[in-house]
Amino acid sequence: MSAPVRAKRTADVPLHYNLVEILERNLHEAADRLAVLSPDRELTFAEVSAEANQVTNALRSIGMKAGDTVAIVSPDCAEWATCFFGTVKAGVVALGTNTLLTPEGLRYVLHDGRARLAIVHEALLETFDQVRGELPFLEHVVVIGNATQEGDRPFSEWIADEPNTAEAALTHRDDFAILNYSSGTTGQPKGILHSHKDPLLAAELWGVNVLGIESTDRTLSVARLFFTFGLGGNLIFPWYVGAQTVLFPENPREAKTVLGMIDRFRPTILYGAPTGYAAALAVEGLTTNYDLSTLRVCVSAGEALPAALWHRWQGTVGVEIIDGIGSTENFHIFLSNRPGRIRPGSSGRKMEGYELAILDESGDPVEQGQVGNLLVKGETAALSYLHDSAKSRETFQGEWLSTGDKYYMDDNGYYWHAGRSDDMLKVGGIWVSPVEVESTLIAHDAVLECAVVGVGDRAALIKPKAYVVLNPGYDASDEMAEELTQHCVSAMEAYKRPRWIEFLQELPKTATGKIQRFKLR
Ligand code: 3UK
Repeated sequence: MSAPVRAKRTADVPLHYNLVEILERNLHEAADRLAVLSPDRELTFAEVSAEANQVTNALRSIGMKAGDTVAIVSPDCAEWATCFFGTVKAGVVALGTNTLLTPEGLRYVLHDGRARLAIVHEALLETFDQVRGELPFLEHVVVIGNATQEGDRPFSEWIADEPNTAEAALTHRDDFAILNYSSGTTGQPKGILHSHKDPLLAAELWGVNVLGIESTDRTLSVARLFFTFGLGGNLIFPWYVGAQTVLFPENPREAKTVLGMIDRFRPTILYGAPTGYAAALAVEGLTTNYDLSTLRVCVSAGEALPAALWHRWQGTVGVEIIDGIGSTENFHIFLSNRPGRIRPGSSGRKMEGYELAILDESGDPVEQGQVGNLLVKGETAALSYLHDSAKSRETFQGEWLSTGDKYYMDDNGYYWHAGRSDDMLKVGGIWVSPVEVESTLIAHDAVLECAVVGVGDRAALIKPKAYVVLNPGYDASDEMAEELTQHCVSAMEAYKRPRWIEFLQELPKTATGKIQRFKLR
């Protein structure tokens, strides 16, 4: 086996490169070291690699070819990781799906991503079963856990007779390896393909250069593996340096669950969105009931981390939070604070491997200190959105990627987030489109019109708030607000629901009839 690949630029990556190298580089000296810890399984690098090879062979046995797509419909667990690396090793594209999706949302991504095989965890079978009949591209179903339908293969049985060695597909470094979905203001989420080289470069440019991850680290993440923030931070980057990852399927939005996992598995690095840190700080006896002393650094991304929250965490837990901005379009963080050199409230400074530009509406650079649109140039960007050429041309501007974020840079070179250029909200680090929440509310008989805006909660984190004008014959009351909330929860992913509903006689509008959202905000 050749030496581990280290690369900061595409040109440093061998022409034929397969992402499985990030796992297999550990088979020299670290083969018997633990690679993954989880509540039900602990695997060494050798064991992970053997199981991934069985997956590669099982995929080949059912005729999966380079360029096909396999969907992983599962909460985080050891099998997620072995299925992921087994898939990319075969040259097949791995599509990790959001575990919070409604049945229709799941149907859309499985169909749009053209999954031929779905590897579904038993915990998500109920959702999957509602739409499996509406997926013309889907040919095979493998179930992690107990299979209940005829024709479905239980994962353990599916791989049981497969050899535990396999040749990697001869993938080009620019071949597609992973597919993730990200939401926009209107319409369905957009597929984003990344090639084998992208996570490799990000591992060096942010994981090693900025975060300083080392082989002695152990990572744990609130951000899940279906989200590239979690995939990079909690799987790719630790294994890139031979460090360990903790994977758990339990609901990470329960702060006590996460704290219990930290206490039990003793990670050194924690990843999450700001809301997770705020939720942990609200837990009584945070530092007396849970041993958090193994943490050496925490990472926040997904939305801006308010300075006050940074200080509260530092004061209570005694560990710095590194805030950095990344995106699904650009594999992982491209602008970041650095351990020991943090400006709380900012997204940090420019990092090696990326150029940044802040432009005005005509595309000219703004004066230093002025707010403008942030663009980023680097080699870990995707090339386009799947099945959306029009939106792709707006976002992927040659070497530059338009982030949709407003930023200004201060005199010390720190970048400060100043909102979005679209109306999109980041709620708990996940996209919520106000337009989608509005059209869901409008579908309720009681609603005449409404407007949804982002409003800061007690921790200054943005949550959706709905202003609603009721139809004649309906009364504004707490019961009505509760009914509308329940309506949203059953029609959409629950995290998109408005956290507050305020009833108005009319919405503020311009002379031309446009809702004045800024007044509501
Ligand atoms: C916003 C931030 C302020 C920003 C992501 C780290 O969030 C990730 O990816 P998404 O595609 O969303 C990207 C958008 O989210 N955002 C993310 N981080 C920050 N805003 N401060 C931040 N620290 O609007 C950005 O355009 O869901 C984050 C790594 C990988 C990721 N995919």
